[in-house]
Amino acid sequence: MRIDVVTIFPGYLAPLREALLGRAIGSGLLDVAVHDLRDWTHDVHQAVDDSPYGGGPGMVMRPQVWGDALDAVLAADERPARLVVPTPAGRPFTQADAHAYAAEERLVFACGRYEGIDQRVVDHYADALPVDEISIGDYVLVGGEVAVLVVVEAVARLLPGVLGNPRSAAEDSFSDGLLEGPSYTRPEVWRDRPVPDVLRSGNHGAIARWRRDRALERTVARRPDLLAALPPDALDKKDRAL
Ligand code: 6GU
Repeated sequence: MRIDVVTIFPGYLAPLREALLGRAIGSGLLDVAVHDLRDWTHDVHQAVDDSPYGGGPGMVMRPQVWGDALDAVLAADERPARLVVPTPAGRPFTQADAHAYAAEERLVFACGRYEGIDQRVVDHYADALPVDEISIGDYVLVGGEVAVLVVVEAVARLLPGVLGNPRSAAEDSFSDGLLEGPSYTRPEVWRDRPVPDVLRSGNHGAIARWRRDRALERTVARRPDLLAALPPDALDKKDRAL
């Protein structure tokens, strides 16, 4: 998969080269290029923003600079791309989106700062390729860069070969619509707290049942919205005993 990021703070994306993602890049599963938006500015001040039409606080990122940057970045590779624009005004990015993005050949991220990017940029590119304005949660960040780190990590771990054990992705929180329950490792007792007996029982049926119950319990307590969104057949008779 090819990933391009356009930003006025290329250094913010340095963590993409670390750890799991760095290994995915090193092994050729992921190809990441970070571009400085200011390379496409037209004036000596390298201005990327201007005051908003209609008034109001903050600055809006100029469409000409973004247009030149995205034209160049999109043209530099022939693979079909999806353009992703992180914004607190976007639709929520979910695990389902992460799976859909993992099936794409190419993602191009446009990181806005200030009050956002002139809307005509999104509208223009949406005529030619799939464009998503996405949010990573109900809070406001100063720019899209950290959201890109979040989205790229969520996507990259789903690419075949990136995780050591593919079951990690198959069995994590959200894969069955529930939060994952608690996990334990050695020692058997730590600060007077024992590992739940059932996990050491060797009874795989009982362990699966216990894990399912803990997942349901946790989802009821922390994310009742997820439970309400499950398809009607997602819970069976034994689950309903909760
Ligand atoms: Cl994607 N961008 C910004 N600037 N703030 C956010 C966000 C994105 N998602 C939540 N807050």
